[in-house]
Amino acid sequence: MNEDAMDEEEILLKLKEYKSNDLSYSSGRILGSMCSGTSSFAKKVYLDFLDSNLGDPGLFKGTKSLENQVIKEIASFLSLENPYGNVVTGGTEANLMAMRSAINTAKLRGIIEKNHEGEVIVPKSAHFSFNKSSDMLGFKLIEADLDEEYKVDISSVKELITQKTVAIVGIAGTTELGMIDPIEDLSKIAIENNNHPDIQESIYLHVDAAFGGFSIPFLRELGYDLPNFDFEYPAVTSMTIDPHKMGMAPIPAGCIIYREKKYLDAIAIKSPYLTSKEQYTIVGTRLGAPSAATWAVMQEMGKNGYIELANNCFVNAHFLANALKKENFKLVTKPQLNLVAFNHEKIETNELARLLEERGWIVSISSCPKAIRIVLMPHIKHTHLVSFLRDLREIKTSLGY
Ligand code: 0PR
Repeated sequence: MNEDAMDEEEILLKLKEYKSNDLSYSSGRILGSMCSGTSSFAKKVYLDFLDSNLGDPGLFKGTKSLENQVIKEIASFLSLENPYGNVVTGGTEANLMAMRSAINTAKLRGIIEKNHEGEVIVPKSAHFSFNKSSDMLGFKLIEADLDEEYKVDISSVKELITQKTVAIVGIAGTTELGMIDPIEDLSKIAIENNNHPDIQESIYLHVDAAFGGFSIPFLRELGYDLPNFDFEYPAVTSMTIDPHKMGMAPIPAGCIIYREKKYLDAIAIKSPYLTSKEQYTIVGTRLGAPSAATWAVMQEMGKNGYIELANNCFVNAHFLANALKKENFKLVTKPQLNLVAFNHEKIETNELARLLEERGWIVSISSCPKAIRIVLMPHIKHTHLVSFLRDLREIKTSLGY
């Protein structure tokens, strides 16, 4: 640490140097991210609320109302009129809160004893945040198979249900391929396979819509043939949906939404000396700025803004998918959302990613199956795709294919 105070000019200069090593979304070169930057208006709002702490909401009643409003407005396009939940740091924390609620609910229902290991069934395609949850909460993660379209195989889920099952997870927009699991069928089996005759409720069904939650409803409204995934289905108990992905909000902003208050109550911890007598969230001192900025972005965009955004990303995904097919690349599956994964029968995928990186394109690689994974986020424009495809063609030609 420097002995004496450094002047602001000098600090800013050093910061600029560090920042010059970061990539920018606007370059169009970040092809494997699920974040996309935010509007300058949202950044201004964020700064304005930087000191507000939702860990002590009685001091920041205005910001608390904004958090409630965000949950309510999001739930309004997820078929839920009276939602309960929080704005948290992202999909990982939202999934962790859901799993905590599922386990505590199972204890309350007598499905598992205190300190008894419960089981959560997730699709093989689930995000690694469920592995983190399992590690932290001590439940056993049971992986269900996928069908030929990389969606969860319902019969596999059904076979895996036991007396110890505390939750089933479905995904609306998988991380690696953007596929939508059949939530309607999961809801049915969660109701029909409740193995505890004395318990009325269905098995706890959590939907991870961290990625797809902010686009599927709007694409459906435009008439695209996509399945519903929301609280319309009676077993859906909670949902993760991230404003900092397709919602265009600044990082960190994820949401956990519960169908009923009892699922939030199941994770309440007393905080007697604070302005709120209980806390549900994992963190104590809690940023208010993301709630304010998310609310502001949602007003700035409006429903029509989200419809246009989702459509543009979807159109770009289809443009890319079709162009790749013409170049003899193999699509892993027909894209359901704004995510395209592809490989080439003669070119090793890691090598292709390396050659693309040499030309400045940062892609990610999906593991199941191995493929280049491009997430068509709002910062990726048609012109970026045209130059990406040109580079891809040149790479292919240079390798003799
Ligand atoms: N659920 C799903 C379906 C996800 O895809 C993700 C993250 C999460 C939960 C966890 O969300 P948080 O990362 O907000 O906690 N999906 C992206 C991924 O792992 C996150 C990401 C975003 C990664 C931007 C890289 C990046 O540059 O791919």
